[in-house]
Amino acid sequence: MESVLAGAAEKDPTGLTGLLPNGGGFRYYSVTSSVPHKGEANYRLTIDGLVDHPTSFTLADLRALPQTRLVRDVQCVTGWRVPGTPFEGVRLSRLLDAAGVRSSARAVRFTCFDGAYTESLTLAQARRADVLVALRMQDKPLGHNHGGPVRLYVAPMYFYKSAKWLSGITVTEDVRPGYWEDRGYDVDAWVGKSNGRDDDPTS
Ligand SMILES: Nc1nc2c(c(=O)[nH]1)N[C@H]1C(S)=C(S)[C@@H](COP(=O)(O)O)O[C@H]1N2
Ligand SMILES: [Mo]
Repeated sequence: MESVLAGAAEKDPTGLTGLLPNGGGFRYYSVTSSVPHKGEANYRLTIDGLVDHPTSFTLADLRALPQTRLVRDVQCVTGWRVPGTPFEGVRLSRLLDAAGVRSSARAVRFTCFDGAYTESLTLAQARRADVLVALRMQDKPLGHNHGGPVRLYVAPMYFYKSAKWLSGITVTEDVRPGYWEDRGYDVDAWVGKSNGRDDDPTS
């Protein structure tokens, strides 16, 4: 199963991006061969679904909200890890509160302007203080390769939960598995407790 992600998603068959400046231990992943560039003029993040106030945010709107900075280790489920990486952005819980989540809601679904990737969290997971709609990474504005201008950052979970090129947040009744979850990965992707890593009772 891990080989699925390692083989299909990693657009770096040569391993050379690890040698590029700014690589910093990160590998570039995209399930699509190209992704449009969006910025100040045309980036929008929409929040809809089971909310009282569907909203659309520009980059300036997001920057004007209180920002939270977290420094945690990034862990890809295929094994690579980048220690102590700063991410900064708006807590997802703040955006959900602003939109007014309805009582029938249980989950949140994320869509991306690459047109293909999706992710999901339960509402309880989405409201955690260590889940951000991130505008900055490594103390710089998020570059396109890292999912800029805006990506999700789910600090306690494997990095596949951190959807790049985030464009939509839909509040839903149930969790719908995301792109990699349809291909075998755990929906609850807690680092160390999922994807057959530390939950083997014989280990
Ligand atoms: N839209 C989108 N988000 C994505 C992915 C992707 O292919 N497309 N890959 C995921 C995986 S498996 C990882 S490890 C990280 C990689 O982030 P990076 O390219 O900034 O290192 O993004 C996650 N988010
Ligand atoms: Mo990953």
